Amino acid sequence: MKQKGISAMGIVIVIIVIVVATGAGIYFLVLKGPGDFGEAYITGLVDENGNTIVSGGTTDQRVQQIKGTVKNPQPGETTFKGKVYLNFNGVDEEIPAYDDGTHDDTTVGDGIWAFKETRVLISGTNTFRITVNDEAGNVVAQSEEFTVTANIPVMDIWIQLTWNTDKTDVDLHVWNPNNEHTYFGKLTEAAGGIPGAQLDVDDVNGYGPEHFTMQSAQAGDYVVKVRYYSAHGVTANTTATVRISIAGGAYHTYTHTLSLPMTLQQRPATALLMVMTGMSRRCR
Ligand SMILES: [Ca+2]
Ligand SMILES: [Ca+2]
Repeated sequence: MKQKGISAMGIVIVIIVIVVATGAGIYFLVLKGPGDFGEAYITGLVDENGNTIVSGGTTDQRVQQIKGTVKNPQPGETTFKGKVYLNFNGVDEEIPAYDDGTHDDTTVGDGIWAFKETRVLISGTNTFRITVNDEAGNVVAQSEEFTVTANIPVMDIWIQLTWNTDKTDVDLHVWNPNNEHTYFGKLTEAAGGIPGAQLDVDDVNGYGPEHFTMQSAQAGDYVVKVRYYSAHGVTANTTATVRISIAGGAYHTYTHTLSLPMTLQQRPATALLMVMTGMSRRCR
């Protein structure tokens, strides 16, 4: 894990307060695309035990790696001339692809680019689709929709943080009503974080995701903060996206733009983006 000093702690950009509620129904917003054309393939999901799932399958494992390949929109180029998007449960996220022998890429420099992404499933049906855009933003390839049914408990709290710049480090922080804190330094209860909760990973080099999950949460206010920890040389602004599902209910999506100077702040930011009390929310 990266070394993060005490003096650098506490820089927070987005604050979301949520109140745990129950009884909300599950629904998904699935983007309808042309589907299944060009060169974009999802080969399968692989769980932490190494078991592979094909589309239409079921699993009892929450954490999955999604794998597949895409072709470079401009053949012969050594950099990817376009963007790859993973649509997970209705939301597109840009993801990196590799033609350098890493991330399960089988042949270096052959124009077949591999992706390997970790996602934390929600209870019930989960959907995935890969879309490739060229540099002009035109959709040049799209996979079939990949579905998997997760026979796992509904999480009282499910939070996903992603962001849109490579190489950068954004962090998810969550406090429970007792002011206990889960973050990269306290990923689990055993590490001193919120009892019964876990943060799956500290992604330090671009895009995320980082997932916070809690199967059985006490009622009360939970504070969710996002911090721009390090730009790692990137000067462009980064947009962070936080998606929250309470008790398996509909996603609430929050975004915030992070700028380079925010990585240098030494005091907690107080900008409150959203308060969510039950299902009624207000923005700040
Ligand atoms: Ca390759
Ligand atoms: Ca991080």
